[in-house]
Amino acid sequence: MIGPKRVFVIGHRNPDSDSICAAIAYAYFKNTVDKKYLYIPARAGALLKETQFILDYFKVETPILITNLSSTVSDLNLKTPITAFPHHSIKDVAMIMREDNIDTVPIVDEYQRLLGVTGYKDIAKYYIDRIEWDEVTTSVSVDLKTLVQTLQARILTNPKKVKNLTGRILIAAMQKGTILHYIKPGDIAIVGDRIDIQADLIKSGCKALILSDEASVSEEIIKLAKKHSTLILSTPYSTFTISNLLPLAVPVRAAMRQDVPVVFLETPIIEVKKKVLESVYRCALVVDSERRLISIITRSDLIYPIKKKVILVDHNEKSQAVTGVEEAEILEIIDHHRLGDISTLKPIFVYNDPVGSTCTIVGELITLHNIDIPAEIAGVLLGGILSDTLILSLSTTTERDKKMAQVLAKKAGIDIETFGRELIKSQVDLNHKSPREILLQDFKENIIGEKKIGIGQILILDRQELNPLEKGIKKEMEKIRKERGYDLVVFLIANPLERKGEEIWVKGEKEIVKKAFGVKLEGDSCFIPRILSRKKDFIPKIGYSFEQI
Ligand SMILES: [Mn+2]
Repeated sequence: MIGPKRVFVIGHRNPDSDSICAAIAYAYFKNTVDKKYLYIPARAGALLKETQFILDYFKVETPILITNLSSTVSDLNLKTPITAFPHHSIKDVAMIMREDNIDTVPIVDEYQRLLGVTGYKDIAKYYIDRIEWDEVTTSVSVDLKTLVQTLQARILTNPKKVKNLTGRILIAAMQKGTILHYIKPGDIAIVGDRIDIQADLIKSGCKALILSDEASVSEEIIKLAKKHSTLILSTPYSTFTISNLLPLAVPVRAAMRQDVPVVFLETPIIEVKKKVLESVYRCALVVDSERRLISIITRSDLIYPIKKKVILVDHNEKSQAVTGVEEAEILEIIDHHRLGDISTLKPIFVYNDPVGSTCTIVGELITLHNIDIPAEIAGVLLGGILSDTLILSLSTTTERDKKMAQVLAKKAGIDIETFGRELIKSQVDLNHKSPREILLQDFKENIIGEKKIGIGQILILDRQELNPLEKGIKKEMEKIRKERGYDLVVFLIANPLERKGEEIWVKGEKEIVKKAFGVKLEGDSCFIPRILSRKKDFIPKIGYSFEQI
């Protein structure tokens, strides 16, 4: 098998910092406690500026991008295949196939690049094509080294130092007169220990003698062979075996096919199945982008269902998960949201706990297992918590989030306030932005009751920064309201570090906000003395106020 089985730890699409940081830390935790799999942190989309800031700050690698969980070649248990080089003899490759009980042998070059394959059928065909023992098919052109290897022969003389043997093959089994009539200069003769005929063959211009049954030759024959430049080989095999082996003493490239089905690690399994079925060899070869052979897939590899293994963090709903999640095998879910709609075939570990951040849960799990949290993992977890709880100020924040944040800050050696300020700054940047861009950078449309409401929100650290932009943004709010036909346009200004509360700017049917929050408006503005979450506080509150009417 090539490497341990992989499990991807992944958060929701449009990932926020909690999703990314929880995936990184949970993968670290799992790799520490479980060596059965290799846990790989992954992300379901591009990183937010804020998340990039956290990873850069603690020098942690960006998780790999996964946009589809459908199974691919990389999810198979790929084994290193048995291969041969093109100069190996057909006999050698056939022996490998017999001994290792395999049907197909990939042929590679010295860089492991795939050249082709050979299988039982190719070798049989090669052999069958040469069955007829006439002049054409009995001539050979073989590499001497390959020949010597195939016949397990010894070289007795090689006066011309030939490397390659080409010629017609004859078995000197007939009467002396008959054989000498047949023989032509340049022929190769297979002969036993018949001393009388050996000399005659040499004198007739035979290019080579192949002696069967380890036959030896006299000094005179050696001398004669040197004089006539004749190659003499001696092999332990019988005449019959020699003539059987000779056609196989050629480089395997002669019985190799190049039109082989090739797949890559990222090829979907559905496609692989089709290719394997259509292939003559009932297999597909896995190569990299430079056509270097990685593995071979046969039908038996495709019998069982192949699934990507995943652990979901910070979500548990199909609609938020990566495409193809229904094809994956979910091993665990670690989350802090409402229960969604994902179901599994086998029982799995689900840890859903309504705290402020998934990173709090991961931090607690690591602590529970008495595992030391390295500074960078502590930092990443803290980043996730501070981001998801708006520096511990959002209404979802629990005592456990605060406690975990303290522990992690100590381990990472950083100050929560200072780091939090930088974290928000990384996401909030008013520089070079027009009022319209600021209004629309985080803007959502909601239909509540019969009212169409547009809600923009912004995080700021210093309220003063907004002063020069206030007039412009309010003007844009009114413009957008008219352009898009909103009944109400709202702009929420959260200032988490000052913790005084939230300023709201309103254009359109201001009554709605007045009623919902029981506040007085001064012009287009009002103030609510707590930090709001758009989805958890603001929208429901307006919805309730409509129900009361
Ligand atoms: Mn979260």
